[in-house]
Amino acid sequence: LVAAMEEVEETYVMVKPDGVQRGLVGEIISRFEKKGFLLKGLKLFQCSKELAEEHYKDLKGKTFFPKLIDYITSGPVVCMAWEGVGVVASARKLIGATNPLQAEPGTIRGDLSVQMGRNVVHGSDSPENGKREIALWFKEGEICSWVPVQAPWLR
Ligand code: RTP
Repeated sequence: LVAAMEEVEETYVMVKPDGVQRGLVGEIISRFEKKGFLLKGLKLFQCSKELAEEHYKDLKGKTFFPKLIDYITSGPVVCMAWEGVGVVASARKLIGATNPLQAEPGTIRGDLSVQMGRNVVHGSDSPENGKREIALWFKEGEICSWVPVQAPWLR
């Protein structure tokens, strides 16, 4: 378990249309930046119905699925790829519970939202889905692999 937690992972985080409409893009990016994760990809993007359906394919049978697709395609989203040790689970913690009323204060959803159907942000739920979703939302050439310059006293 300890070894698994030390793996460098990547996760797909997305500011949903309500987050963009409400001017929360900077605030949301900031949470992941300040935490110390590495930003590998970032773009504003209007997604198609087909892409939204592929992204949420595991939820296809749910009654809320059509509304979820309408919501995600209702305006531009901000797509992000973040890298770091344990970033998948940590991003989910920073985001908070799916239902914003149950999300802890201090989390993005807990601080900034009320409704499940307007919960401002998405984060991949596993390292496999992190890879899958980054490949789905970004084209080759839109992802930058880079290494931050280390302050010498931290080496
Ligand atoms: P996300 O994929 O967006 O990060 O959300 P999640 O893992 O926390 O939740 P998930 O179960 O994957 O659901 C995806 C999104 O669908 C909407 N939803 N509505 N009962 C409902 O009305 C309902 N349940 C889920 C939410 O926007 C949720 O984030």
